[in-house]
Amino acid sequence: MDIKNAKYEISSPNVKGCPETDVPEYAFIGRSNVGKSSLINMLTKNKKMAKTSQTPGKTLLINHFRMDNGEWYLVDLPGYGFALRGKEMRDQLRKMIEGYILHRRQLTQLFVLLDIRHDPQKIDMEFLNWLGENSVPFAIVFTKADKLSKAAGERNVEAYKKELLKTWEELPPIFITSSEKSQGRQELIDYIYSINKEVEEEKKEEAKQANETAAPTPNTETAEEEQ
Ligand SMILES: Nc1nc2c(ncn2[C@@H]2O[C@H](COP(=O)(O)OP(=O)(O)O)[C@@H](O)[C@H]2O)c(=O)[nH]1
Ligand SMILES: [Mg+2]
Repeated sequence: MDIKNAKYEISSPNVKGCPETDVPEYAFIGRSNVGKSSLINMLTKNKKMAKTSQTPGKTLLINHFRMDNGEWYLVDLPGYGFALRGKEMRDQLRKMIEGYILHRRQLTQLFVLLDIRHDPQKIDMEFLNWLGENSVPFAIVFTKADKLSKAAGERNVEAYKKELLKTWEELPPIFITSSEKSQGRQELIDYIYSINKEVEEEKKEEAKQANETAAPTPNTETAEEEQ
């Protein structure tokens, strides 16, 4: 499977401003510069889809991208750990991120991006633990794999896994990607489509059950027999 079409839709200052939809949404988060926008460009095969440079305006907004004629969405979230000047700005950004992650009903899976070149960072581990405390489903995406040798990359991924297993019983799904080389593209897309399928099936099942409980169809055969 592959993405049929992709289109930028809207940038919102908070969760209330996000588009009203009823389809699954996959959001990317991580420190600024980790490669969130590049990953969205790589997945959609459009270098201009998400802004990859540091345009402070856009990076402080929740950006929605409509996939496959609106069947699902990709979302580019602001980076955390931003060296923002002023407490007010930092608080506002935190509120926006928390508001989206905790209250966006459509959020189906969060992808937390980590730069494969770095050792486990405190701010990332804290963020992952916060997700755990709030039962937010997430997967980990290592970025910029082209910047290290395969062996060095694997070593760093192992170090992260070890760190994660200190607080987590199970590891989340882990993807190794390079937006430069399109590495990990098909794996991520397959993963998203498999979740979309599950969501679709759950919806069908719910509709079926709602139908059964809301409107029991009269059983005319028994009614006749009873007469
Ligand atoms: N070599 C390499 N550079 C990358 C990759 N992903 C992102 N970058 C670079 O890292 C910088 C930040 O990327 P960006 O997508 O804007 O990060 P964001 O702030 O998380 O959205 C840019 O200069 C990108 O070109 C990658 O997979 N490989
Ligand atoms: Mg960005």
